[in-house]
Amino acid sequence: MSGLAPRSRRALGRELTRLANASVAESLAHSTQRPEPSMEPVRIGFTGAPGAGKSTLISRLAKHRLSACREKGGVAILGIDPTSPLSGGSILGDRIRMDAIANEPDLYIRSLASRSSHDGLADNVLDLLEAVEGYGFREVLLETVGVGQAEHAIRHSVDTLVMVLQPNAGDAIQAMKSGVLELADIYVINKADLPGAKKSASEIRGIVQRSQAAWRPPVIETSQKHEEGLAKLDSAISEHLAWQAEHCNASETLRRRRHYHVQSLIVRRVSELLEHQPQLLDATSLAEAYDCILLALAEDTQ
Ligand SMILES: Nc1nc2c(ncn2[C@@H]2O[C@H](COP(=O)(O)OP(=O)(O)O)[C@@H](O)[C@H]2O)c(=O)[nH]1
Ligand SMILES: [Mg+2]
Repeated sequence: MSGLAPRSRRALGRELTRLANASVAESLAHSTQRPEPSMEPVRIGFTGAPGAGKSTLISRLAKHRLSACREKGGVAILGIDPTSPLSGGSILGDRIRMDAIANEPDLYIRSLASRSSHDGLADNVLDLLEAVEGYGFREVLLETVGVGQAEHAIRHSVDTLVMVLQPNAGDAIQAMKSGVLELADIYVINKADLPGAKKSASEIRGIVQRSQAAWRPPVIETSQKHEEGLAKLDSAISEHLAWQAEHCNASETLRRRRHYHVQSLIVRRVSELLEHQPQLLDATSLAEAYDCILLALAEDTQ
């Protein structure tokens, strides 16, 4: 692909808007019409607290990834922004629009609100990823805000997960010590120009070194003021993808993804159902309410 034609860009934009707002029935109907991607696409997830510098980092990294992907189908960036931004983190699109890459023909950038989703991803994130891939993009960089369970949800959706931390991110380091955050494939201490970066990086290295996992996650310091860390991050992502291609079972990965996808559709469908039929909860016992809901789902013609 040498750039997505403007007409296709507009069509993809409309499709993403439709999917981000789709009901479960609409998502399912859409999934049967979608073309299969021609090549196995790659998904790289970035998570971390709002304001950690994810959007800034991704916009810079995209340039590196693009130089390797241009011939194979370009790079798309999907940003899932919280519906009610609580911190200083800016909307991905705004940040990147200021950047020189905004006019790259092989790059597609889109931000979407996370709507009702509780896991930090848009409700239909897997649909969104598949839609982008259906348009021939070789790599998708997915930005999401780390809010508790988000890391678990994103873990199922991407091939490589990068956790972006800031210097002195005390809470995150505490969480890692207790094993809550040991999900990422690569840890980044961003804003390495600020004091405390070296100390945070060595604390995280200490934790990561204790891991028994076959892949030992690298800990990389990055800063928007230096290119060196960015090049290291780019290589680490490529190394992890290559390692995974060699060591992981692709059908197992697809199965895990299907598991998460089906599960998230069912959870959403139950929410939709209870919104329209709240009386289902009026049963005399919890077990009865549960049975009533299962029955309603079984009879569900949407
Ligand atoms: N000092 C410093 N500030 C940075 C760096 N990268 C990003 N920032 C600032 O951090 C703030 C949040 O950045 P943003 O990319 O929107 O964070 P996100 O919410 O994680 O996507 C912005 O004001 C950026 O200018 C960095 O490497 N060093
Ligand atoms: Mg952001």
